[in-house]
Amino acid sequence: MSMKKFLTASLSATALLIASGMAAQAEEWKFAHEESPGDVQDIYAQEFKRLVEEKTDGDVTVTIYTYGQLGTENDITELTASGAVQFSNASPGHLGTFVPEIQVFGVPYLLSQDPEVNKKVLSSSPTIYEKIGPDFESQGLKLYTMYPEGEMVWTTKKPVTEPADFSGVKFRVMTSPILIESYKSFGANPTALPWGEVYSGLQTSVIDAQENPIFFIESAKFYEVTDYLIYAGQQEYTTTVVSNADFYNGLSDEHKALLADVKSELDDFIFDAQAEANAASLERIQAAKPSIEVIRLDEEQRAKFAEASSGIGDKLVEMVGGDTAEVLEALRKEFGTDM
Ligand code: 6CS
Repeated sequence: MSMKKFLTASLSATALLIASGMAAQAEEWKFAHEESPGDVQDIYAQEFKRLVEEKTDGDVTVTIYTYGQLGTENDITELTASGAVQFSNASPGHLGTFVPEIQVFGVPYLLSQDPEVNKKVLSSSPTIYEKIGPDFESQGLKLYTMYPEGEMVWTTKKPVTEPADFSGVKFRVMTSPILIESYKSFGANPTALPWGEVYSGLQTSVIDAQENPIFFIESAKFYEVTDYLIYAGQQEYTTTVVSNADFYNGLSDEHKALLADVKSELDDFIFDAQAEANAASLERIQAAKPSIEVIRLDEEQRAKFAEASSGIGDKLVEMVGGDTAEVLEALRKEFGTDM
């Protein structure tokens, strides 16, 4: 063989090897969430990873990033919109400056007191997926799913059983603007922060109170620096999982169908997982800090907070405009809270 033929043959062989190596390499989907390892969003992401990798026979690998590894809640939404990350949790509590209409989930007493109703609406509501979904697309995001993480419980340093008790209380809220309005209407003095600053804020009295589902109050240890756990029924913590819109639109039909299957399997899975996590956490918090006082507001007490915040829906309509009034009315019907 001449030197020229030898070189051509070995170059072709190398090209073939590179090409086959590339074909064998798994595609990577990055999934960032807003919580710590073992929390509800992490449980969801781990099961998503397991199912996607199993159903694609390893052609796709999912890499999970927990809170802080890629930044705060707002940072990971930006990374998803830019395509650096393919999937992330983007909770309505933090999403208001990106997708203003999703703040309907910050309107007090919108959701049902029946968790099964909430599960059904969040996983399949035409108002959420067909009316609010397009607003995600205009921000470069595709709304993949929505699920509940548990009732939001207030942790405070003094008892709060009526709006007047919130007077002078510096209450931390998530970063969506409507939450500031909601807590002002309850009589508190609200301040918006990413959750990474909440423990030290409570410890140093920069803030006096906050709200979160009980599993998160345990995991982030907020109960260590507060004295009361107050159930007022004002809100369920909800989250969305979003993907980058161009990434999603460019997927094969096979991968889109697979993602739809994974979503339906995970709707049931995560509903049960969050309920278990919340029940177990309350017991552990009480064992770890027996002095903590649990207050469950009765119907009459709750009605006072509902009354105080009854203008928040209109406030949101004024702030966001578009079809927000229609969306709010449709969701009230779906949740059965339109009476
Ligand atoms: O309070 C927060 O901001 C955080 N709470 C939960 C339950 N998940 C992530 C979110 O950022």
